[in-house]
Amino acid sequence: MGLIGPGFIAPHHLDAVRRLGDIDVIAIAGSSQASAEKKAREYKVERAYGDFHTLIADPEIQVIHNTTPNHLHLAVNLAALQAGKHVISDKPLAMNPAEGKQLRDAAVASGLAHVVTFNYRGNPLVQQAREMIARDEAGRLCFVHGCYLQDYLTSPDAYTWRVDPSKAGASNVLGDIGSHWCDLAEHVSGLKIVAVLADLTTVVPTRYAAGSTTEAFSKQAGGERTPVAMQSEDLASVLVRFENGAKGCFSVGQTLPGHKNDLQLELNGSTCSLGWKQEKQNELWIGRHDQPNAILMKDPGLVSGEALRYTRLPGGHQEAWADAFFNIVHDAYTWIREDARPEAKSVVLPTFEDGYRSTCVIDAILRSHAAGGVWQTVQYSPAA
Ligand code: SOE
Repeated sequence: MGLIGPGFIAPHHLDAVRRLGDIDVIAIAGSSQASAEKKAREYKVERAYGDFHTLIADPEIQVIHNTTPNHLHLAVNLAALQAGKHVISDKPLAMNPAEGKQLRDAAVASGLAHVVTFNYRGNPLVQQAREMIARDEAGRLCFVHGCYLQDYLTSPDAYTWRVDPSKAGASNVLGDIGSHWCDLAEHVSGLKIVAVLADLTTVVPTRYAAGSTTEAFSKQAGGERTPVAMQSEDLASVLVRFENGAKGCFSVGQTLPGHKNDLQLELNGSTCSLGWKQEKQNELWIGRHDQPNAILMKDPGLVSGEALRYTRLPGGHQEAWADAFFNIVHDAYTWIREDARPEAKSVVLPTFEDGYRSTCVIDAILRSHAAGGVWQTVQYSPAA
């Protein structure tokens, strides 16, 4: 395995792969030889490349993890597929639907494994909710709603490549964490978002880049503060319509003090409601109108199917963010070991198809806002 783009999420990819126990982590590629060597020393990886093409060409590397900034996703993912390497790419898959479709088409044609890390699918109780809905235990869904709120961009001194459209694309918060929320809402409900109505805001209009680091959640060292006018959104409220007529709404923001990684999803059906909060990920709220509400605690004795497969500890032994992330990486390598045969892929595992679809939903949201706040349909072309 080789990793390209050693930023905030990189060590979590390395930890998950090393936890598999039989995959060699042999190379890191960075934006320069010096930075790659620094990160390789830090993460105890033997080879360091200052150019991602050289890493991809390394004949001993079979799987590429792409954790570069969004603007490099197309080039890195495409080069890896063309070199015959399986690809695990951070989200969002691409900067826009055109890039997303190009990557989806290339991945499907390649016969290789192609995964996008919509890692919140890896939570056992997210899977329990999905399976309860698939078994019609929630009844007909009428409303799917929630939010994904953070505060790491509250200060104008917080600067990351994600607020630079040349690195992140036209969207900041929607592409970054709105993509997670929309993927999870579609995955758990089993319903596709078909239309959106958006209201986007830039809460912090000017940020100050100190030039020291632009990793997410990182604190910039002191130094010359350069004012940068913001062009993308850091707050969004969106109405959504699903294919079965169900309605929905979500808000995403990253300047909201006190919210750290506050992803919430609730689905209301005719029989019961299901609610899950990432910051309390070992609990699933079950709401009922004709009997007491319940809290299902993560416990292998109380869950089934994919939820049981994703549960690695007894009840009360809290499973956490890294465990959910590992579940997705574990499924990715199970697929790879099966030579990426389509039938060998777990139904839970998010692929470039899901990544492309996500770019289409985000694009419709941006179009809705740009048009002054009018409904826009999601333009998406399923694989042939
Ligand atoms: C920053 O918003 C971030 O690191 C996202 O990029 C990740 O996808 C999310 O899981 C946590 O927050």
